[in-house]
Amino acid sequence: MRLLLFFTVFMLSFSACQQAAEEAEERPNIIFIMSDDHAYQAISAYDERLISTPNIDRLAREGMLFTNASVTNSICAPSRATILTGKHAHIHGKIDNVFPFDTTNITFPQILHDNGYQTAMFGKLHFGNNPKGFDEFKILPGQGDYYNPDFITSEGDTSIQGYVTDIITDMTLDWLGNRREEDKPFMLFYLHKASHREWFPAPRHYKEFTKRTFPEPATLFDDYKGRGTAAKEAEMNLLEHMTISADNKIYPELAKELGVEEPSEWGYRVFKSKYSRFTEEQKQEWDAVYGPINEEFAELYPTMDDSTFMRWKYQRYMQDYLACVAAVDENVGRVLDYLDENGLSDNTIVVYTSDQGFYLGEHGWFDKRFIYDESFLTPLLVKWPKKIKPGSVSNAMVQNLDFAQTFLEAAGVEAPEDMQGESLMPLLQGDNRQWGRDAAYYHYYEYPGAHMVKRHYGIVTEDYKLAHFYYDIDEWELYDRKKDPRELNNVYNDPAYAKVVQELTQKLYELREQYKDSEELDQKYIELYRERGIIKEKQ
Ligand code: SGN
Ligand code: CA
Repeated sequence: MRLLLFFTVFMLSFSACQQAAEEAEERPNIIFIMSDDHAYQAISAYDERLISTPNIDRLAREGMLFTNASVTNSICAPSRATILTGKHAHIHGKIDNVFPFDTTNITFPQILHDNGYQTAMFGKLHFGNNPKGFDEFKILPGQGDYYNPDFITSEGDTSIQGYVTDIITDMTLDWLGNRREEDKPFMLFYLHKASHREWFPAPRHYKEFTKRTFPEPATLFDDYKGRGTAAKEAEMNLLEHMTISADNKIYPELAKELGVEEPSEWGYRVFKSKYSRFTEEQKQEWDAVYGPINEEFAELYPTMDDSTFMRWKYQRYMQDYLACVAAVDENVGRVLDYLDENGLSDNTIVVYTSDQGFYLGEHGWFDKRFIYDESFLTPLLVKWPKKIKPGSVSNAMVQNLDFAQTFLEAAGVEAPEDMQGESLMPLLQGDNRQWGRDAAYYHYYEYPGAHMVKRHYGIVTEDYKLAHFYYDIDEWELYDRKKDPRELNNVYNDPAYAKVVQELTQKLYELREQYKDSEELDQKYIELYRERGIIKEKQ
C-alpha cells in the first residue's frame, strides 16, 4: 500500500515536472535590441529618404511596425530605467544621466530570471552601476567608445580591439552559440552604442557614406519664432553648437588655423582622445578618407557664409551618423540570420528600438530631450512569427513604459501591481480593442545640463500636444498635431484653442495624478540639483 502511494505520488510529481518543462519550452525567448539615439527617420521602414536599412526593416516585414511609439523622458539612462522597471522617471528616480540608478528598484529581467529565464546583456547600459538579475553581462563603461572599446564584465574588465558595433554583436552571437542553455528560455539584451554622438563610423562605412549627399529637412533653418523660450535657448543647433572637430571631424590644428569658432574646447579634446584610441592602421585608414575632406574644407571655409556652413555641417553630420547606423543594420542582420539558421526564429520575440528619437537637422538641431516629435517618438519594430502577423502596423500610442509588462505577460509571469505601463500583448496579436491609452505623459528633467533644454512635462494625444516648461520659466506650449505636424506654431494663446487648452490641461493633471507625479516631486528633483551643486542659486 505504502509502495503504491509512493508510486502514485512519484508519478504525479513526475508528470507535473514534465508539464512544467513543456510549458517552459513554450515560453518565448526575447531579444531586446536597442541602439542609442537612433532616429526613426534613419530606418527605411519608416522613412526612405536618408538610408536603406534592409535588416532592421525585416522586423517590420516579418512582424509589426509601431508608428506611434514614444518615450516618457527623451534621454538615455532615464529611458533605460523606464524600460527595465516599467515606471516613469519620477517613480524609479533615474531622472537624468547624472547620478547612478537606484538598484533597489525591481527590474523585469530580475523577475524573469527568478522565473527560470536565462538572462544576458551585451553593450551599452549607461547606468553608473552593473545590471542586476543577469547570468552574464558585458557592458561598456558609461557612453563607451567606438574604437577598441573597454568593457565591464561579470568576470572583470577587459578591452577589445575592433569596432564597437561588430564587437557587441560578436559577444551576442558567441553567447547564443556557446553559452545558451537549451532547456531554458532566454532574455537577451543586445544594446548598441551607435548611433550616439560623436559618430565615429567603421572604415567600410565611412568610405562609402562620406561620398553621399543627403536631402535637407524642411526646417533646417528654423528661426524658432513660433515657439517658446526653451526652443530658442536650447544648445543643439548645428551651426552654433555642433563641434567642428569631435562632431564634424576637422582636425583641431586645421580648425584653429582656419579660425573656425569651436563651440567649446571640448570639441577638440574629444576628437583628440577618440583619435588617440586608433591603432596605427586605423589612423591611416581614417586619414586616407578624412584627410581629403579636411583639405577640401580648408579651401571652402574662407568663402562660406552661415547658411553654406550650416549645409556643410548637416552633410558631414549625416554622413557619419548614417554610416554608424549602417553598421547597426548590418549586425542586426547577423543576429537575425543566426536565429533563422538555428531554428530559433519562430518562438523568439525580437524587438528593435532606440532609447529615444533624435533630431537629424530638423529645427536646425541634433540631440533630443524635447517633447517634440523627433525626440518624443522612437522606432519600434517587433517580430515574433508564432504570434505576430507579418507586415502588420500598429498606430497605438505605445511607450517604452510598456516593455516590462509586455515581456512578463509573454513569459506568463504576473507583473507587479506598481508597474505603470500596459502590456502590448493584445496589440501584437492584432487585437486593438483592449488598448486603453489615448494620451501619453512625458516629463524631462536634465536642466541645467548638456544642451540646456528646459524642464518640462506634458501630454500628447492623437491631435494635440500640450507642454509646461518650468523651473526658471513658466511657459505653456500647445501644438495642433494635425494642422501643424512640424510643430512650428505654439497656439496656446490663440483664442480659437481656448477650449482645447482647458480640456487638455485638465487631462494633463489627471495623468499626473494617475502616474503619481506632482509639484512636490518637481520640487524634490530641483532640490536634488541644488544638493548636487548643479543649481547654485537659492530660489
Ligand atoms: C553626451 C553627449 C551629448 C548627449 C549626452 C546624453 N555629448 O554628453 O550630446 O546629449 O551625452 O546622451 S558627447 O558628444 O560627449 O557624446 S545620452 O544618449 O547618453 O542620453
Ligand atoms: Ca540615447
